Amino acid sequence: MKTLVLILGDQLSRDLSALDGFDPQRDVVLMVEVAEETTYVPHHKQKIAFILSAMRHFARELREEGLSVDYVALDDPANTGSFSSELARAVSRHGPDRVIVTEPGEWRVRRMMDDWARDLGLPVEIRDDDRFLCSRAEFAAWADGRKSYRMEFFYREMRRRTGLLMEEDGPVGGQWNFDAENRKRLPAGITPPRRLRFAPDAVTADVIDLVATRFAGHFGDLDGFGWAVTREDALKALAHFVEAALPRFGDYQDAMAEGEGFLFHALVSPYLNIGLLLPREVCVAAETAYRGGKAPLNAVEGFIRQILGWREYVRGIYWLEMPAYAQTNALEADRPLPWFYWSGETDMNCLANAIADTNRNAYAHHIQRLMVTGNFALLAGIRPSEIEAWYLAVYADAFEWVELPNTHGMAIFADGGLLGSKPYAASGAYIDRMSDYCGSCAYDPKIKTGKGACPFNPLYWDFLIRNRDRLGNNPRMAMPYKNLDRMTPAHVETIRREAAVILDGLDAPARARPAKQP
Ligand code: FAD
Ligand code: DLZ
Ligand code: SF4
Repeated sequence: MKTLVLILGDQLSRDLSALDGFDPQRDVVLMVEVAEETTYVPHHKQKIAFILSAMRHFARELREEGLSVDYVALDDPANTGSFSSELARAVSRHGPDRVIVTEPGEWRVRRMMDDWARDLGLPVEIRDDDRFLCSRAEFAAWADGRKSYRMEFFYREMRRRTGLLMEEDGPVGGQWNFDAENRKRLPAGITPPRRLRFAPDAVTADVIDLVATRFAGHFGDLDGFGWAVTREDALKALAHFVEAALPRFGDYQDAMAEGEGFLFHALVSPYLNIGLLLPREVCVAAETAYRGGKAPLNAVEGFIRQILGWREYVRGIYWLEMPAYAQTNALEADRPLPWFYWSGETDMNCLANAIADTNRNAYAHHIQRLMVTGNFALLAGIRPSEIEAWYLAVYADAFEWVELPNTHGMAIFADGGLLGSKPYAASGAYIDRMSDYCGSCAYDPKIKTGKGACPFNPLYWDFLIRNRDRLGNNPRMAMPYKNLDRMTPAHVETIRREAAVILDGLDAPARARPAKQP
C-alpha cells in the first residue's frame, strides 16, 4: 500500500511515529513550507528562519538515508500556501493509497486534519505523537476525577513513572523539590558562560535571505542568528549547556540581569519543540551530570522538573481543555496590547530589556516572560488573545500547545486558576529583588506613588482592588489583601487615580496604530 507521510515543521525527529513502517522502495515523505504557517501570527524572523532551515536540513538527512522526500519550498511558484492544499497537490502527484501523519502540536491544525480524508477521498491515519514522556491518554487518566490539577503532584507521579532522579526508597536527596535554594539574585563577579552558537551554513544562509526579503515587516533581528538547525548541532548545544551552565542553573534560575539574556538557562526549548532533541535524553543528560558529580542536585532537580514536570503538564492541560480553554477570560481583561511590546519603546527598563532581548534572540528566559512582560500584561488587563498572539509570534520555541497554557494560565490567569493556584502578580519590589534592571530605570521601585514611582507599584495594587470579587477569597491571596486593607482610603484613592493615568496612557498610542501589528 503506497503511503504518503506528511511531516510538519515541528516534527523533525527520525523516530517520528508517522515514519514507523516506512518503506523506502514504495513510500514518499512530504514536507511543505507554506505561507499559512509562516503568517498565522507574525512570527519573529529568526523563528521562521530556524524552522525552515531545520526542515531543509532534516529533508536532506532523510534523502541521504535513502528515503524519497518531496519538498515544497516557500518560493516555489506552484506553492498554494496551506497544509491542506499542498497535501492535495502531492496526492495528485504521487497517487498514494493512504496518508499518514503524526498528530500536530496545535488544535488549529488538528481541526484542519479532520477534513482531509473526506476532501482527499483517501484514508488518513493520524498517529499519536509519542515524543512526550506522558501521552495524552495517560494525562487524561491522571486528571480524571481530580478537583484541581497541580503540577507538583503530576511531577512526582512522572518521577515515579520514569525513574528519573529516583532511588529505591524515594526521590534522590530525600526531597522532591529544591526550589527554596533556587531564588538567588545574580551577584557581582559571577559571569554567565558564553553560549555555543552556530554560524549559518549555505542552507541557512539561503533561508535567511528568503526571510529577510519576504518577512521584512515581521518583528525581530535576523543578524545574530545562531540556532542549531540539525540534531547533531542541537546535541552539541545540549552538551555545552550541561557542562558550562547547568551547575548554576538552579541558583540563578529566577534571576534577571541587564545584558545577560541567557544567564544559566539551557536554550533547548526550540530544539525540543521541533523534535531535534527529545525530552528524555535531555533529562538523562542532566541526571548523568548529577550522578557523575558534575552538577548539584538543586540545579539538576530544578532543570528536570521544568521538562518532566512543567512541559508535560502544560501539554496535558492544553489537549484536555482545548478548544474551550482559549476562550476563557476569568479576569475580563480587555485592554489592547500596548505598542511597546513590538517597538520596545518604553521607559520601564525591565520591559525594555526583556523586549530588546526578545527582538535580538527570539528568546527570553522564563522569569522575563512571566514576571516582566507577563506580569505587566496581567496587571494592565491586556486582552488574552492579543498578548497570546504576541507570545506565539516572538519566541523561537513558541507553539500553541506550550505557549497558550503558559500565557493564558500561568501568566495572565485567564483560566481562573485551572493551571496555577494564584496569579503571578508582583509589584516593582519583586523585579528589584531578582534583577539589576531598576538601578538604571527612570523609575524607582521603592517609590509607591507620586513622582518617580515604579508603574508596577500602583498597577499591582489597582489590580488587586479591581479583582477583589474574583481573587479576594483565594487563600493564597490572603496576605496581599490584608496589606491592602491596612491602607487608608486616601492612599487607595491615589493608587486608583495613578493607575488609571498609566493605563489610559498605554491605550492612546496603541489605538493610533494600524489594527494589525506589526
Ligand atoms: P530552561 O529555563 O533552561 O528550562 C529547560 C526546559 O524546561 C525548557 O527548554 C523547556 O522545554 C522546559 N520548560 C521550562 N519551563 C517551562 C514551562 N513553563 N512550560 C513548558 N516547558 C517549560 N516555553 C516554550 O517552550 N514555548 C513557549 O511558547 C513558551 N511560552 C511561554 C510564555 C510565557 C508567558 C511563559 C511564562 C513561559 C513560556 N514558556 C514557553 C516556558 C519557558 O519560559 C520556556 O520553556 C523557557 O524559557 C525556554 O528556555 P530554556 O530552554 O532556556 O529553558
Ligand atoms: C511555525 C512554522 C512555520 C513558521 N512554518 C512552517 C512551514 O512552512 N511548514 C511546516 O510544516 N511547519 C511550519 N511551522 C510549524 C507549524 O506551524 C506546526 O507544525 C503546526 O503549528 C503544528 O504544530
Ligand atoms: Fe521595572 Fe519598575 Fe524596576 Fe523600572 S523601577 S525596572 S519599571 S520594576
